Amino acid sequence: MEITEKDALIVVDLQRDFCPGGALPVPGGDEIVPVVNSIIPLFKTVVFTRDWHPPDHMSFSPQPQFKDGSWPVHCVAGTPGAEFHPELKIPPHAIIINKATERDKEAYSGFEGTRLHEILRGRGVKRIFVCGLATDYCVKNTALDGVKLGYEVYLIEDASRGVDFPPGNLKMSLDEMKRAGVKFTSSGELHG
Ligand code: VGL
Ligand code: ZN
Repeated sequence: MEITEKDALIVVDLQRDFCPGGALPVPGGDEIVPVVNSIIPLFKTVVFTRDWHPPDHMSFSPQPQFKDGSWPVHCVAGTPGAEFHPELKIPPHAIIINKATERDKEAYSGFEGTRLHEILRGRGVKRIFVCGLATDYCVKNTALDGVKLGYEVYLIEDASRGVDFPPGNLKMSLDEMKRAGVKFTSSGELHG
């Protein structure tokens, strides 16, 4: 598939806390870093979202269930856990989107409560290529919102990883995206 000027890459939450060793690790989360790095140069518009919570965010639980909005403390704004993965090659023209920044609101989607749609519309973006962490939470919700907002949406499967908890959640999420009209691709299919 040929990538053009009207395409945007959206890298969701590729942050330390979502990688092995972090507060809320996604299995194999760090394995996608070289894959993401390899496709960044194909895109004129590159967006990195980050989970950017206040220290008392509503999703933080002392007994986290790792589902249903009950998580350990993670991605507190300005802390090392909220930093992007150190090997991620963020270009100077990248657009950084902070999300879930308010204590009383959860926001899994990069579009929720942010200016992302305005920014993409302003650039004439028609297709978005979504990847990152976690496939069954923030990646899924970003992709579904993208469809609702009228974008042609592709999930880059090998540049994403899921939590898959409870087991089966990843497969369910992929099915949900498919039904909603999200298309699936992989890094090797993309070229300039
Ligand atoms: C995420 C759980 C809690 C994600 C963010 O980025 O997928 N998951 N906060
Ligand atoms: Zn979060």
